[in-house]
Amino acid sequence: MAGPIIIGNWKMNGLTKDADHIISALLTYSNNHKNFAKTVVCPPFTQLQHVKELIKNTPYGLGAQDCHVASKGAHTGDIAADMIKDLGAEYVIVGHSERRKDHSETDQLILQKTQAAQSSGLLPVVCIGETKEERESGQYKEVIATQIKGSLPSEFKGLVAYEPVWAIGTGISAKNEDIAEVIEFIREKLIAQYGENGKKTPILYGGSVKPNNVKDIFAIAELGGVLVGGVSLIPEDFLQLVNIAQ
Ligand code: G2H
Repeated sequence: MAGPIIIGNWKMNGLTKDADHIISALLTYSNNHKNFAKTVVCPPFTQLQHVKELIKNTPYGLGAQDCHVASKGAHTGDIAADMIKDLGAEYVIVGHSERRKDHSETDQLILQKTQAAQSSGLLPVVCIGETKEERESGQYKEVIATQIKGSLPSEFKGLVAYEPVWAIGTGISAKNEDIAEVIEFIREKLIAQYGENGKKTPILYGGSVKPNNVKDIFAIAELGGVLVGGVSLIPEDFLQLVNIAQ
């Protein structure tokens, strides 16, 4: 497996001045460090073009936070995967639990978004994970198995992010043994579904990843990287993660 990937999900944050501040710190870092972990930023749509210009000719990758299922058409306010690809991004997050909740996104819709992303040449980062109630009732594996089956296409070229909903933005990361158990479970399911290819799919963890817990998280076998929310807006902390990952 390639080295870990770190994906910063800015969520609905980032005016131009904030993008300038974050990317300026990232550029200082890349000017002073060589061969660090693959690092991707996912700003809101309004900052994608600006950030793309700022990170041109640098090692940083660019991603969006969502895409529509259609490649174009009468969908006011939506953005197609082809448009994101056209802009020069490589990744798109799909099925984040905040979208599942805020926009009632289902596995079926996420499957279509994943397919749209793949068709346009983007790498989808498909988010799955159980709620607090599902964790406490012991049903989390069934929930995750259902999400994998329902939201990943028959041929999948992308990344999977395990994000337990109860650990997102709460400051409470999942315990390492819990993360490790689910990552192993996801790997088994991917291998069952895709054979050899299932061994190669990077599996990320997301949920309150911080400089003080990332080292332990990176020690988890089979972990392909992290999806980082809040800390991706604090460049000095985000860069600590990047530094620890290398
Ligand atoms: C999970 C994560 C990023 P945070 O949503 O996708 O956010 O790191 O703020 O918990």
